[in-house]
Amino acid sequence: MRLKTYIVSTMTEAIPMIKQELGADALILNTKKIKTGGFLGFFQKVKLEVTAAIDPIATPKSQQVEPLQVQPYVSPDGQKDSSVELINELKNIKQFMVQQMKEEQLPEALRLVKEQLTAQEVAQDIQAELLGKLMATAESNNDQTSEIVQRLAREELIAIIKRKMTKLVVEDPEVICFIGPTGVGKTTTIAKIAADYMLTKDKKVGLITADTYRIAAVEQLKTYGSILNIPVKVVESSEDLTKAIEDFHHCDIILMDTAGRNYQQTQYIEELRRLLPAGSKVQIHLVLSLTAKYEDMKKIIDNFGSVSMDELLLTKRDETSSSGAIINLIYHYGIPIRHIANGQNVPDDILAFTPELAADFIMGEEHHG
Ligand SMILES: Nc1nc2c(ncn2[C@@H]2O[C@H](COP(=O)(O)OP(=O)(O)OP(=O)(O)O)[C@@H](O)[C@H]2O)c(=O)[nH]1
Ligand SMILES: [Mg+2]
Repeated sequence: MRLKTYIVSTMTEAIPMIKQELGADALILNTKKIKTGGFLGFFQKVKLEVTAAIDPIATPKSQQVEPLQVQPYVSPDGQKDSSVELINELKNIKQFMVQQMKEEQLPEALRLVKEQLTAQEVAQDIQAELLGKLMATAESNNDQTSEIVQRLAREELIAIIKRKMTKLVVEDPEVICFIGPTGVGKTTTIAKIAADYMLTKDKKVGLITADTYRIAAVEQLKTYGSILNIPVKVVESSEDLTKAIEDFHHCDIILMDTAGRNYQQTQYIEELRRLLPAGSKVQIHLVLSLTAKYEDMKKIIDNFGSVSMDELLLTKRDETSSSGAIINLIYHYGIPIRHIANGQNVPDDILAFTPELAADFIMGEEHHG
């Protein structure tokens, strides 16, 4: 079904417009008066909002308007589907309308939310869903202040994150292999996490590094190892790795560092696949910096394809004022996140991920590690 909404003064005004744009077969799905003032007070006078639809198969392409995703609708003879479907349909119409609205047409409180989401680089599909939901809520309560709408937006962000994050992080894995692009903070973050396991959780930790690419890289991890009094093993092959994991059998958790690689090139994914023992308990945690472009992050994740990614770890939150990538990644990939790193200090600059934390970042509330 294709939908179009008309804002008119009278029904007589709407009919010829609908006929001209959607054709004589168009159906009128919904008409309602739009009140002035209150939350929807951006319309200066009392107007009529007419939503009309046409079956796209019978309509020439040039006359079609944007599609709506969910299908149930009120039939032309007035017979109604179940009320739940009708409510859903109306919600979808509202969501659709919001998508069609230009920024300056939105009610002030919603415009401010949209501005904030855009500044945070939250993806368009998430913005449309969120604003649509807020619009639907606003309908039932006309006198919402900007403050209330901001709070509702935060709650909706939390709900989206909870719904989209498929697996929630509950148990600690035995071996975590941290991978990611060059310089994102893998080694530093491993030191922070190792310190947390050891000092806060009182766990036995083993460190492994497969980063023999740069001489300084091994030293970097060994330095953290000696400060924390945690043993470090260097591995160069899959066999070395299997043996190192066996040698660390007394440890509660093994954290493994790898060389930073440009995973936009699949050869490095192959290299990683060869290194990690097949069918092992090694989890892969991809480390990405929030200072990176979202499109580049996507390219990396998409490249991994069949190599299963267990978790994402986001770093350098302190170096950027936009946090949209956090929710974009969750929304588009559903991969769990356990930590967000927010500074260079070991072990302090790391935060435990929660949907509330992410929502606060996006709505502009600061958190420090
Ligand atoms: N501002 C900020 N800097 C960070 C963060 N995490 C790491 N860094 C800094 O980023 C730089 C690179 O950190 P590393 O831990 O060496 O990064 P890496 O991913 O191991 O780098 P390669 O092994 O070379 O790929 C260092 O200067 C770190 O102090 C963070 O959350 N915020
Ligand atoms: Mg490193």
